[in-house]
Amino acid sequence: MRRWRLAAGVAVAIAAASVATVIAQPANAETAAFTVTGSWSNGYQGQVEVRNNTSSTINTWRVQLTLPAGTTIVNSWSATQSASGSTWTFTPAGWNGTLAAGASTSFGFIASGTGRPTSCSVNGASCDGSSGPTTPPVTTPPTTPPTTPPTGTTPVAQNGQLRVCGVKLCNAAGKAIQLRGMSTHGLQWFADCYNDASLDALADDWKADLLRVSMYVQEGGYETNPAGFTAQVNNLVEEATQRGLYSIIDFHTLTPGDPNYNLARAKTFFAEVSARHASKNNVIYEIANEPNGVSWAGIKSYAEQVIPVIRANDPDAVVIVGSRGWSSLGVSEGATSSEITANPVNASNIMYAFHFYAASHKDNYRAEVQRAAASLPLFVTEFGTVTYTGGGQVDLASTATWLDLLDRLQIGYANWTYSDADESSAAFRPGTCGGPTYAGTGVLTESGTYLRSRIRTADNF
Ligand code: IDC
Repeated sequence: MRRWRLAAGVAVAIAAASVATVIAQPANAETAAFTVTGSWSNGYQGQVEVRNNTSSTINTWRVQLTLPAGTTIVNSWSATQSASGSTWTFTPAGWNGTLAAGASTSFGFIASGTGRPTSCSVNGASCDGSSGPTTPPVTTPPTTPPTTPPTGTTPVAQNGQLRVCGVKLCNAAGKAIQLRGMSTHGLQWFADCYNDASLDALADDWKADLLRVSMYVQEGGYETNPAGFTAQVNNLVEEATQRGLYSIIDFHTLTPGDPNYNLARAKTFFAEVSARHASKNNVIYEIANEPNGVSWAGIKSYAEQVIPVIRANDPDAVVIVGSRGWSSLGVSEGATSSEITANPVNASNIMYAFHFYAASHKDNYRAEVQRAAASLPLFVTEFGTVTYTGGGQVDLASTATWLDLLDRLQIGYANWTYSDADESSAAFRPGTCGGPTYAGTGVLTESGTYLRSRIRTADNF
């Protein structure tokens, strides 16, 4: 461990030690300690703790790390990241810039590649002011979870506030978990499918973890009645919350495929719902269902304008970004996930959406998911057991292969749809909604019966 004294009388240290290491510093020093909190074959998760050991409040901080060629930062949380060449700059996420005397904050990041930082600076001054670049710290993962797990029986009671950790989704105790649940159909068409009895069945009979609330923007959706659809979404999030379910708020853009067409609507909508649900620990924001006919650069630009709107109200919520080619990681438009890895969204605590329809999307899509999952946090926010039309043959063999893969990779999923639409992707037989019964298999289609059997199996929490 070394110390660096800054012009402002502030010193910063990088520690080659575990998360638990306490760095001895002069009483007037601010410190930053870097640790590796997890690693895998082609990447690792890093954490930097910034501590104000001075006797007065500081109002901001800026940490810069240099990474060797071949290693890049894919994602970070609790900080805003930017890159210039091989130098990665981290500034406060917005809520953690001010540190009272003695206070500390941490931010984390995911590196693609195994190279550890070769130098560090804080507030523009070298961390190793006396003798050149610092030696990269090499540390081991913590052996104890950072916080005590919540207790209770519902998915939310057991897991609490989620965050992206490396390429996984972690619960409040830092454990990687998989969420499994169902997506609504379009709220403009199937509102009668979402009532006390059907949501009780989802929580208690299906033992689901998750309700995806799918709010179309076009096709008679949000654009026709923003206040009404916002209220409908808010109500369903409350219903999910009462049952201890996680909720994904899906801004269901589809046609037109460029989410920027709906940018102003997205900002208005997400400002409202994130303010309403800011204090909840069970809300995940999906900002664009299926971008199509738009470049990755266009999607990234959209994401970087919508995410700050959410973060301003709800700084710790996970946000999911749709991917190119109907959220196929680009595959359906001849691209691959490499375009994301090479140019990730500049935001922390985010995941990328992947969608599949099992009768249409098979081995080449599975191979891409497996490859992408090594470096990108993925969530299957929508999939069907059928063809991409939402109808046609139910392909249980391909569905099983898909879900086995997602289970193995701990990738969460929501199935299209928890509705009685007259199409083979729907879980309920036509005419079920509006009636009294949703539990059990008597009301289910072939697809619904299979999904219920998968979702009911024990969680890995
Ligand atoms: C489909 C519905 C269908 C509806 C259509 C309207 O199943 O009833 O008429 O949307 O746009 C998606 C989309 C999802 C589609 C679904 C099946 O996210 O909105 O729902 N699908 O086509 N992507 C791939 C398939």
